[in-house]
Amino acid sequence: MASQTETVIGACPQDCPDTCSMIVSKENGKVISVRGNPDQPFTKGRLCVKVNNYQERVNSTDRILYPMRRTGPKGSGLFEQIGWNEALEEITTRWKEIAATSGPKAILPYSYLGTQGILNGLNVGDPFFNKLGATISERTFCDSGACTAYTMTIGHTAGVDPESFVHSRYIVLWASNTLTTNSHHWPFIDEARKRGAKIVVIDPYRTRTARLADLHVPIRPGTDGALALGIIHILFRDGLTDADYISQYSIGADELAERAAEYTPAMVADITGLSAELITELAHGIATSQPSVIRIGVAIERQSGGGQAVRAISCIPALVGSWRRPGGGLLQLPLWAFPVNWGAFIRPDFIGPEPRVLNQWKLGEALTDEMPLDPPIRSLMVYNANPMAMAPEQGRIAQGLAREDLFTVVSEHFLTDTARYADILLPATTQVEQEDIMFSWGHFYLSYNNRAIDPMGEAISNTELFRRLAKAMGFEDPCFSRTDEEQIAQAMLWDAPQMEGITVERLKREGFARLNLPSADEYAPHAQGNFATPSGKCEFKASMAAEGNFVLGLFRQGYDGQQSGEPIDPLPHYIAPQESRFTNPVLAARYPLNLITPKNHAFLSSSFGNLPHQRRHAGEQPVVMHPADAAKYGIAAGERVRVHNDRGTFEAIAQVTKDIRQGVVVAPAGHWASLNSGGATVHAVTSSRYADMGAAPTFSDTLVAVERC
Ligand SMILES: Nc1nc2c(c(=O)[nH]1)N[C@H]1C(S)=C(S)[C@@H](COP(=O)(O)OP(=O)(O)OC[C@H]3O[C@@H](n4cnc5c(=O)[nH]c(N)nc54)[C@H](O)[C@@H]3O)O[C@H]1N2
Ligand SMILES: Nc1nc2c(c(=O)[nH]1)N[C@H]1C(S)=C(S)[C@@H](COP(=O)(O)OP(=O)(O)OC[C@H]3O[C@@H](n4cnc5c(=O)[nH]c(N)nc54)[C@H](O)[C@@H]3O)O[C@H]1N2
Ligand code: SF4
Ligand SMILES: [Mo]
Repeated sequence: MASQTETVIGACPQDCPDTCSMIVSKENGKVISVRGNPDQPFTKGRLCVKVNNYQERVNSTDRILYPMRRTGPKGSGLFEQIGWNEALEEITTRWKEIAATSGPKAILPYSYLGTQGILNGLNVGDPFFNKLGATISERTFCDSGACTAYTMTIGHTAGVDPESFVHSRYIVLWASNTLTTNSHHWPFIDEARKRGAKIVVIDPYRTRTARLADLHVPIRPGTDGALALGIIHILFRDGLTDADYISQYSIGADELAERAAEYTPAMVADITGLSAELITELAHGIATSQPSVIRIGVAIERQSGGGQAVRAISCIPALVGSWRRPGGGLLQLPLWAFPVNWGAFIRPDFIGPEPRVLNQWKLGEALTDEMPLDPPIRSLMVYNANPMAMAPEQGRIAQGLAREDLFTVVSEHFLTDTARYADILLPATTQVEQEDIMFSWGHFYLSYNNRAIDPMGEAISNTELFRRLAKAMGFEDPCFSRTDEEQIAQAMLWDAPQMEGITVERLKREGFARLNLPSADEYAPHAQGNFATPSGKCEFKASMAAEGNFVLGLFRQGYDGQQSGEPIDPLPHYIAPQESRFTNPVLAARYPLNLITPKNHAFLSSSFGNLPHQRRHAGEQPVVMHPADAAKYGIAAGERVRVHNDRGTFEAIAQVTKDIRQGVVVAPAGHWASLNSGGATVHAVTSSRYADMGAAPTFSDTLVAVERC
């Protein structure tokens, strides 16, 4: 009998702004291919190099398909298969014992966005760990610093509709490698160019996106705040501001002008390594080619002054009145357009009276003697994340994970660098084996993922995992036994005006639906102010700064207390990198090169870093350097080198090109330590210091030396 191919509408699960609608084909209960859904107006029937062979991820013989117990030394990767009951019994017996003897705070969850589904993603374990009384993990992996800065200036609003970029006349991609990290946005940018727009990319590296731009601004890393203030200086100096917009819809313009007066083009040129003419050209372009729009990437926040840089950039559109028209303004995180029923998924009401909060960037310190904790962390549960590959101070994390007295549970698809250290390893389903509903942080479409096949082996979804754990712990609140169907029914605030006309039935059938907002041809959210700040205006001088530094509750299991509250200057200003030859010449004498570690074209963070198709595309871990630097350190193109500083070392293959500024080296993140020559990755050399806002990381604020192996 001929086998029959059936198709199911799904959605890509990855932590990517594009959230593609995906058509899954299956035969005899097995996924045979995936393709983009041509009906989705934003993602338009194309999947990227990471996901267009997703069936190979699903069907990979390397999948973890059964619960396992470690049999060899930690990190060895030796495990034996056990049953689910045995696994759950062992985990909950250990946790009950730890809670009884050390208190539940000795247990630490660690997770992020392995999948982005509202059910299985960011908050899936929060109700469980909040109820358990475990240490609260502060997950400031991505955009937390930018969110703090944006919220202080503009508020929780979606910003410009990415589709309305077609109406822009001047598009600034500021630290965004759009063709790699947000590739479905590019056709809208390209369409604007066909209609006469100019495209500018601000990036120390001439990326594939920068190569297609009309103007590439090769800024020195970590100096974006100075550039933004230099632009603001020129806007005021040359009378390029929109006085009417400013007077109606902003506060603090005079103070901002006074602050920006300090940032003369000559001084900014000196800091940023750009010419005063280029800075002036940029300021005039943004002001006079209306509507102009700025798309900020996440890379800006990964610097000591990343928060204040985003503050300064966020002021620019209101200063020149570009919010007045569709396609003008700023795009940061359109996620806020989605009326997700977060409370039902996070359950902050379960948090006990005096919780303990621990930031995930500090994992290495928290697991070793570096950070004395009372009680110390005795158990770690990792799901939806791979800290050994994506978090700083890799050497210290490895040292912590190797502790014999640490009980580690990992839920995964594959034996990642982190999973190797698990005591108990649990099998997780992939997107085609689970049901979910998805927001997006790159467009205004809500997506639905229909389950295509039954779970493989004994894999279970994250929702099922926490149902089983809660039952085994004896948690009785009804929220712990909610089915996936019940959770989908609670996922959204279905009565919100943006949801008009959108039902679960429609989503299941069509796979996606645009939020009920004005069309991209009409959407100008701040044409008449309507900023979501305390004053309702764009706050150049931020009133929220009085309360000090904060992290959004969403990133902290819903917990709003115990914020750092460190003072924040209410006016934007420039904070220099801590590791640069200008601020730390002693360190720079030993480690003269500034390392940045952007996203890998073929991987999604570290996901796909083990799969053959994507590995072939990515090649061996590279480090990109300028010919003058290569010559100075006697390095030839293609040679194996050591990249190192006092924190550690990783190996890479030197790529020599003028596409990178002199003094800066680029090593894309996402390779696996266990698959890299030398057994380490870029995070061997990064630090866990925070940036100025939102406990964002500073891993692009790193000095290294490069030498031949
Ligand atoms: N292919 C692919 N796509 C992805 C991801 C992935 O891993 N791979 N990850 C997804 C996730 S989680 C995220 S958060 C987004 C991130 O998307 P992006 O923000 O675009 O990501 P990055 O590649 O980290 O940084 C973008 C660019 O900023 C530049 N840059 C670095 N430091 C500085 C600086 O100080 N100033 C300026 N102006 N530029 C700087 C880098 O050279 C890089 O080209 O991408 C998502 N999409
Ligand atoms: N040097 C450097 N470091 C970075 C960045 C950078 O640009 N450079 N980017 C930062 C940013 S923006 C981000 S967002 C973080 C990302 O860091 P992480 O969130 O740690 O991202 P991944 O490496 O993709 O790890 C996700 C893991 O979840 C697993 N997974 C996928 N789906 C499921 C599921 O349904 N259930 C379970 N249990 N597991 C699943 C995947 O197999 C994968 O191993 O990294 C940050 N770190
Ligand atoms: S990773 Fe991003 S671009 Fe690639 S298929 Fe998924 S949503 Fe689309
Ligand atoms: Mo991210």
